[in-house]
Amino acid sequence: MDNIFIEICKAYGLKGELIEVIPLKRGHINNTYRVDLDQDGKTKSYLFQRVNHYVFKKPELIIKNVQAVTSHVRRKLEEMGEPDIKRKVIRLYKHNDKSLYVTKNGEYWRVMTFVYNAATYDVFDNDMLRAVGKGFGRFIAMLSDFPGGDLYETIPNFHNTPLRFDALFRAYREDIKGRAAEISEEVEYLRSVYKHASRFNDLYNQGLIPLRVTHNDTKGNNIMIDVDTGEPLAVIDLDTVMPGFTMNDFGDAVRFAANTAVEDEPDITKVSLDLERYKAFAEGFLPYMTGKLTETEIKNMPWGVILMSLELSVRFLTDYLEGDVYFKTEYPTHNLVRGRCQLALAKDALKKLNDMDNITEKYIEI
Ligand code: GN1
Ligand code: MG
Repeated sequence: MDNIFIEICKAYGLKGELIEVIPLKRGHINNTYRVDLDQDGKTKSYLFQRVNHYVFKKPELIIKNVQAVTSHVRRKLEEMGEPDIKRKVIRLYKHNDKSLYVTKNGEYWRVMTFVYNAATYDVFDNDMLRAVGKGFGRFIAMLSDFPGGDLYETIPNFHNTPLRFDALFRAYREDIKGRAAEISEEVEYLRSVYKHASRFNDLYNQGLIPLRVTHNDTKGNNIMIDVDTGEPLAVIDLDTVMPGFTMNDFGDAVRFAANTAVEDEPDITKVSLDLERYKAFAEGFLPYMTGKLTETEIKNMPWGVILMSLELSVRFLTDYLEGDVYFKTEYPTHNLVRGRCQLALAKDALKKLNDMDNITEKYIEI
């Protein structure tokens, strides 16, 4: 394994002796490592990441997107006179003018700056959530003048919720792993809420909401937090930055961070939407949207929570039916457990639609 890291260090011309490689438990898709090098007696850390080629079919194109987005954000931070740019936006290292490195084994790797004195979290209190909201809000606001047409669609139809439902129903019919019977109740329920799945597509087709440049994977652990001050730093995991609906960014963040349980909680009686945490995230996020969104978008933020929870449930269950080929899993029923957990959350969020509406209105001026 170390050989690969040495090969990559050489390719990027990184100086120094390799001291240590630490795998970071970050995300369900790519493999991420902190690589420490001894450079003239000082330890310098880098972030190495192997890009999941099954999920991202054209790694060269995602890297172009990430390059363009990070350059744009860096320029904005410079204009704002931000003193700590290195920790507020990641940078991709280059070799021979390329950011992606293909190893001798045909693996796709990239090297990024390591954000010092920072961590990512999976569980949040209200203060942390406000910070997460600010971090994502600031990031999306900085992208509001980024030309979406310049971005490649790294995963086509990524948040096309009705298509995700269709894929589940198809996998259920085909049942290639013989697991369909286990989720018949869930599928029945999902058929009953299918009518909601195309809500955003319909609003878009009616010209009531626009596509904007969005992050599309606003899990709370996709933002670095300063370990001393709790301040939000760089937004990471930029592979799915593409045109999308702002409500999905809002909703996905709430789905992950305002759940009273973790994303893969097996005991669904512990799962619910914590409205205090919803409020904390909204407080951090929504002020950045002032003057940037339409009234229909703001009114639909709570629907983002419902639809993202449903969509994730559908995606996890589909992967379970297909034999766990997409998301990394830690045990055989992991995707089933995740799918049930997200479904329980969606059901609770549906019940709390009015409460979410009341909170959202308070934090934004159009
Ligand atoms: C994946 O890589 P990670 O863990 O940040 C997935 C997201 C899901 C998330 C669920 C490219 O994100 O869409 O919301 O898992 N990313 C991709 O935890 O599919
Ligand atoms: Mg991701």
